[in-house]
This record gives sequence, C-alpha cells and structure tokens, in this order.
Amino acid sequence: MTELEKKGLDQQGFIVLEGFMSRDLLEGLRRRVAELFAEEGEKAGSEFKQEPHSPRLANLVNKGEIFERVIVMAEILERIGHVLGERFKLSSLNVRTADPLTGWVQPLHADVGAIADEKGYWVANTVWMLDDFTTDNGALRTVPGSHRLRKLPQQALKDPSAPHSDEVLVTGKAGTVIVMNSHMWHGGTANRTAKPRCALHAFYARWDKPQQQYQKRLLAPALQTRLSPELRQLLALDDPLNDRLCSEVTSQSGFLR
Ligand SMILES: O=C(O)CCC(=O)C(=O)O
Repeated sequence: MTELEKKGLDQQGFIVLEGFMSRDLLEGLRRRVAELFAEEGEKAGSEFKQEPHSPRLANLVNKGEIFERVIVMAEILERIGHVLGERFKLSSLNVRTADPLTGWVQPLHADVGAIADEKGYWVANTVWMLDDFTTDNGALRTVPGSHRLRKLPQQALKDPSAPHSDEVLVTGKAGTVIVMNSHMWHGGTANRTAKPRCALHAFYARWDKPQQQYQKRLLAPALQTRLSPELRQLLALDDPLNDRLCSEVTSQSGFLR
C-alpha cells in the first residue's frame, strides 16, 4: 500500500481502489447476488436487519465460494490492517441495494455505532461497487475526517439524513472498491435514477470486539469444517473471546433498530 493511501485512510478516512475487481470476479458476484435475491425473496437480509427501500442480503460467507474469495484478498486485508492493527476478523458480509426513485436517504452513521476507544479504531468497511456509483444513483456519501471527532452523527447533528456541508460523494465504475475507516460518518444517498444500485459490504472488526453477525452460529457446520485455517481465523471460528463477546450482544447496526 502506498504512503498516499495510508494518508488517505488516516486523514480523510477512506480510499478508492478503482477497477480493483477482475471482470470475472465482478460478473461472478453480480450473478450470485441476483440468484440469491431471486431465491430469498421477501426473506432477503432477514438474518440481519431489513432497511426501508434497500433490499439487502446477509450472511454471505454461507452462500457461495465466491464470497470466501472476497473476504480474504491480501490487498484489502493489508489496508484494513492499517486501520485496525494486526489482529482483526470479519464482522459481516452483506449486500445492499439502493432502490430507484424512493427518495430514501440512509442516515449518516458510523458502523455499529462505534466510537474509537483508548486502543484506537475498531471498525473498517469495504464497499464493493457491483454497479457504477454515480452522482444520481445512491452513491456513498462520506464526511472526511469525521472518524477523528470521536462522536456519532446522531450526537452531533440535528438531522443525520440532511445534507452535510463537508460531505463528499464517492462515485466510481462497477468493479471499484472503497476501503474506509467506518468510524467515519457515511451513508447511502437517494437513488434518483430508474435502476437499482447494488454494492457488497465486507465489514471487519478489531479482535477484541464482537462480530456484527456471529459467524460461528450462522455458517453451516459442513462449510465450517472445510474452511482453510486462514479463513477460520478471519471468521473467528476458533476464538473463545469472540464467542463470549458475541454472546453478550444482539446484532448491531449504526442506524437501524
Ligand atoms: O451501500 C452503501 O452505499 C452504504 C451502506 C452503508 O453504509 C451501510 O449499510 O452501513
């Protein structure tokens, strides 16, 4: 990773890896995501939480080998490690679609309502653009530098859904990946076009915090058995501390109840 990327993560809180996905990976992800939405229908996303006007899929490590490839990519893990330090785990793997023409704006939030603690930052997210993100179709907005405030938008702002004077919209071509310190305030914007906008979120947490979705409970036993040691570690499947932490919380969101 370059010095510029380190500075981007440290200071503004995000970096954009243009064209990161190979054509095969992008097409494979789109195909699998479309199949899952068709199979799951109304139930899509129900392992986690459902958001208005934003069809979601959850628990994706359990739903196809292609997702195992996504969560373990070295270039991404290196950048996540820059935010979280050496020891971290996958917290959840979800898809979110911004439905067309609903007017729904996802409130600015920090993931899982996380505020950096005395050890530093403990949440980092990646947004994998499965469609182009444009100025009109519900791209991600960010408030650069807000991860350093150690405050949540709902504490600092009258209306976290309103436009923010410092916001920056992140646009890019399908195949691009955003890596972010997800204490930084961010949220999806309204999709004002006629087509849905879809993204995959691979979300990571520091080793000493609970997973957003407890992988050991959610992944099929047969899948857990065949996973490599590297994946087992990333998913915290053999980690008694994670078992305890996850037993103490219910699944968390930064903005959904
Ligand atoms: O898909 C997006 O634009 C961002 C979604 C997001 O930040 C979230 O669901 O927590």
